[in-house]
Amino acid sequence: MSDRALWSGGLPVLSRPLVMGVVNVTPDSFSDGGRHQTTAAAVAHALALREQGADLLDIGGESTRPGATRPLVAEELDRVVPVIRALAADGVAVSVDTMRHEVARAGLEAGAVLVNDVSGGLADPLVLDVVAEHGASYVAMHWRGHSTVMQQHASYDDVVLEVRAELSQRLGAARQAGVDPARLVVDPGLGFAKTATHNWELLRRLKELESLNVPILVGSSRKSFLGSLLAGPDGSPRPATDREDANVALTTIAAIQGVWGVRVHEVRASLDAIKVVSRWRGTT
Ligand code: PMM
Repeated sequence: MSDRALWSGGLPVLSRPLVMGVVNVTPDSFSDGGRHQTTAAAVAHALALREQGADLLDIGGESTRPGATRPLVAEELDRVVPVIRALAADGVAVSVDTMRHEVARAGLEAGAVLVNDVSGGLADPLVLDVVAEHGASYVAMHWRGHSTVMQQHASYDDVVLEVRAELSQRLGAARQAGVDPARLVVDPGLGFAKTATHNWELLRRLKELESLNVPILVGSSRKSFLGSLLAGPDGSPRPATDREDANVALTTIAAIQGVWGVRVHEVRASLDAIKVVSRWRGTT
């Protein structure tokens, strides 16, 4: 069975957390901006991640790093659609990482199986209608505003309770729009309107999100809270591409807490960690 076919009946249920490989077709993403900017380079990178064992490739055309300016809709479409079309034609399971309904629609028409919406439907509520029309799967990430303003909203009394309550509202909106409840996933949105302390608290208490009764996806890969944790003696953050070993530890922590999936830039090492956790648990 092709990877895509696994998604036809709903979210795949694996005996271990799923690994979503990140493919940013952007000039300006914080850790891999400009590296996979042409269709050919992005497809080649996606296939390399699949070779490493990625279950799903997440194709994004808009950088969400703090302060990033948004591309035009046409630019975002040009970046992601040819990549999705090429991969889907090969039977590869692909998600489209977008907050825009035009891009969600074109991505699904090109063969994506899931829309990964970092705004959980807040940036463009029509995304939810498009997902419903296509009977597609949907990741609702926790979000409080676009990159230019998000850190102004990083204020919580109890970050886990508030993220959970806000995600619950987004799930309600998705169901209301007609998205198949069996195809919904939530993501706490590490680094989005969150300080490092908030990220660590969420990672410590991931289990509390289980009461939302939908699978949980976590994206910690290369994020700046790892850079500051691993800062050198002069206080300068560890560069994004050199945070992988620490991220493998986070994949382990997430897997032990029973998440449905992790979103990572380097697939092999996280998959190894997941296999270790599954074997240790006795589930494989
Ligand atoms: N992080 C980024 C982009 N998309 N999607 C989900 N579901 N969860 C995340 O944590 C997430 C995301 C930003 O990171 P990138 O620039 O490395 O893609």
